[in-house]
Amino acid sequence: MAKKSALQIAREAYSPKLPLGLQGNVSVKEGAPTQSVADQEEVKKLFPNTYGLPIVEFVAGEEKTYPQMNVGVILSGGQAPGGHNVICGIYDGIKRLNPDNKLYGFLLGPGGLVDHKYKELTGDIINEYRNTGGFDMIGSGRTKLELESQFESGIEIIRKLDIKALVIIGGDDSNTNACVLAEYYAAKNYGVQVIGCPKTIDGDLKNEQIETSFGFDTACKTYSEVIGNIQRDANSAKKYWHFIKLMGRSASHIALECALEVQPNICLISEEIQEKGQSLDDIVTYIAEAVSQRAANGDNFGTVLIPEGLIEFIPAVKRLIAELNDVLSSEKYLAASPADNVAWLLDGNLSADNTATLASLPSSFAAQLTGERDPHGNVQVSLIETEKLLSSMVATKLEQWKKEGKYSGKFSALHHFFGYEGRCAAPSNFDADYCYSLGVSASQLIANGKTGYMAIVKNTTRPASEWIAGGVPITMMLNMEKRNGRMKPVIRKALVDLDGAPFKAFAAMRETWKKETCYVYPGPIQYFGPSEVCDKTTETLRYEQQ
Ligand code: FBP
Repeated sequence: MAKKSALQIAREAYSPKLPLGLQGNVSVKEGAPTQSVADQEEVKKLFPNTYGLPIVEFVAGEEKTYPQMNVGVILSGGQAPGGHNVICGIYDGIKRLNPDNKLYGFLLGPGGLVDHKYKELTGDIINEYRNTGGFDMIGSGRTKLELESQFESGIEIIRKLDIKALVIIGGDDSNTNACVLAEYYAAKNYGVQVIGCPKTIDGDLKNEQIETSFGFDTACKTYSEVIGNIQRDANSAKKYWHFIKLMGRSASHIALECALEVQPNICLISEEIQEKGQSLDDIVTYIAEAVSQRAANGDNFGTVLIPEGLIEFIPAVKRLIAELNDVLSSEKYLAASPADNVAWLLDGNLSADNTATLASLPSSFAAQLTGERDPHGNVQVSLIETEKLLSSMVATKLEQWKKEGKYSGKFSALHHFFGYEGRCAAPSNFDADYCYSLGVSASQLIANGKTGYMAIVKNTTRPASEWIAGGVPITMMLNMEKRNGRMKPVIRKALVDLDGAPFKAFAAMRETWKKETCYVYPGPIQYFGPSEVCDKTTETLRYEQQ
């Protein structure tokens, strides 16, 4: 048996807190019929069997008996702390309904359903994973469940295992696909329910109905702890500028939350940069000015938080990437097969604007941008080391200013990327409780015959006993968007709202943080101790729900 840490052993004994409505016998309170957030006619046409269903809430109810049933569960996409507790919640939830119920886990993501790879999740397995991070109980994967052939392959194993319902734990795309699958099985009368569950550390699966996606809380607390430690080091040695890139494929929620937690000198928000139409040079100048201003006060140190998706939100770079994707897959380029891509592109093979943008980039980054492409022929922006790109451009600008007599400080930069460190951390109390509640809610949605629903828990800034658990029809969150050249129904991705309270709170304080040293040191996630420390939610949620 694998050796366990003292904390792991102690956390096994933790009983996640549940909303009152899920603590005993449960009954369902149904609301009015719903509509999709936009494009109602198109969405309704595409989802005739699952459109317009009511939101449901679970409240204390009478004791009931439930027939035996089997349930399947899938983890989809990137890891997020608390995934195991969702599965534990489903397991405990269905066992409470009927001890003969069984839970099957499909292995390594949605591909496990298509390829019929699964295992029964027995009590012994479940107990090994209570309150642990990671997705290793059954593994995860990024296979997209979107083809009829996959749905049909899935139904074979579903029938073989006599599964009544499938729970798909994933992000916006996976839940969109869960909705499509629910509709398909309903239209075919296969008698199989499909339930979704909101996961992603990126925090971009949220809306009127979903207060937060699970994993965001733990991941941000993990990053904030380390950034806080770095800030204390910076403030002690007073000689380094730390450029810290933070995960979050597209939206800047993680960077914003960490900024609200640690009060860095600078935090870039991609959505704001896009809205202001800023150039790379604008961003570099902004950072260099802060470095110079702090140097004038004798502070040759600082921290800069950079969201992972930044590069794609800078309008000029976005335009450059779009043209590069076309040009680097063109026959002209393939025929030329140049030894030096950048030189070839700059030699009249790009539009004037994009030639200027490419020429302005440091050569190593121009090479990264024009080099390796993904299997679809797109530039791999995630491989671009934005933190190094920015610091080297800031260094060049400061050198220039030094020559012009405008700056006389010292600039020494260090680089960090925090992403994978936080995705499998042991869930905070919030994520442990939230995920377990989502799992129990999913079991209730199944028991009550729902399909095409996502399990939800609301009122999450209140103590867990006051949380409100239920389900929301996924069609309610859909709108039509262009994907790969075709209009498709999708759950709208939530980017940072520049009119929202979290961004406004940050914007109101950032000038002070930039000039002065206002660092906050959040320390590690706490599991034992006062509730105001151990059960604290994110600043994002606090501001949003205020
Ligand atoms: P999900 O959207 O699937 O939750 O994944 C989020 C994420 O962690 C992003 O923050 C990151 O850009 C990406 O996954 C990394 O993907 P991979 O695990 O394939 O390296």
